[in-house]
Amino acid sequence: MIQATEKIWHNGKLIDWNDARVHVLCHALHYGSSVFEGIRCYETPAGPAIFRAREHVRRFFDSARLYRMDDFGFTPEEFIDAMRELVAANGLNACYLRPIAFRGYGDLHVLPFNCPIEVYIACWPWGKYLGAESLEKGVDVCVSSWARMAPNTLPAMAKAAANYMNSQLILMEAVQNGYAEAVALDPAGFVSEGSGENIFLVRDGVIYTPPLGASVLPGITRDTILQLAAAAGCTVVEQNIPREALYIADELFFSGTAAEICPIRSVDRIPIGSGQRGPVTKRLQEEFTSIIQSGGGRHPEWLTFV
Ligand code: PPE
Repeated sequence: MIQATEKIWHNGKLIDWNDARVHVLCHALHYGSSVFEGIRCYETPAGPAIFRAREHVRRFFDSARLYRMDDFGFTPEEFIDAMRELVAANGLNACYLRPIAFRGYGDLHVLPFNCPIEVYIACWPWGKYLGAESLEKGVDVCVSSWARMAPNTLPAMAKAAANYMNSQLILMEAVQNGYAEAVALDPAGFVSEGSGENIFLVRDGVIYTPPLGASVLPGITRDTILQLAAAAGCTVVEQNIPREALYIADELFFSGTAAEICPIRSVDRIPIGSGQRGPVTKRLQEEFTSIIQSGGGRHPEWLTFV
């Protein structure tokens, strides 16, 4: 259950949590016309800090542009200020932020141009995504029988609500079959990503992740890992990954704002490597944590203080 907070930001104003409502004939409800973000604000010694706010807001504007919805009337900088204002107003030290822009109440027609664009930001406390022990013990996953969207169908680079119908098919099947999550393949049969995470593979010390052309969301955590791994002197390769490479990997892990860096300990009941969190995964988790705990460390630009 969502833990309610006091305020939600709507088109430039703070409103009460319970007043953030939509009409049942709102366009987005019928046609999936919404784009959103998921951002973590972490507690640091210097106060609450929003992780990679600029990159998330940029992706938000990009997603909106792909659906001709980016005429918001405010700039990315103003939007970042709105997030800071909201976290402060709710008095939270750590939380998850959920900006969303959607086509509201107007016409009920596939052509959306007569519907107003509504922008909201909500935030609330959110714990570990794939279970409390997952970051240490890892999760058991399967390969999904559902594929990710083909590139010329729904754009994977947009974080659009409609894409999460595909994610829901993937996740419902996995969970009902006893797995924590699934890895979906792209339409060509190469590894794509989880229902809500990017995926990384380690073999012989080299780190691999699918390229953006493999129907993946351009994850901000994915980018964080690519940068941290390169700085640590690891070889990182963005290339197509055949399904079978999953089973013979030394390590596999998911990355995402909600999931953070989460080890995968088995795929289709086949243990990965030793069946436990591997050293590369652990090291990247430690680097990630140390950046937050040190209030930015070598990457002060990654934290926006509230
Ligand atoms: N792929 C998908 C499909 C995805 O939804 C996410 C984030 C990622 C990759 C990782 O992206 P990033 O968070 O920028 O590193 N999934 C968000 C939504 C989770 C949800 O349950 O809703 C998230 O992690 O916030």
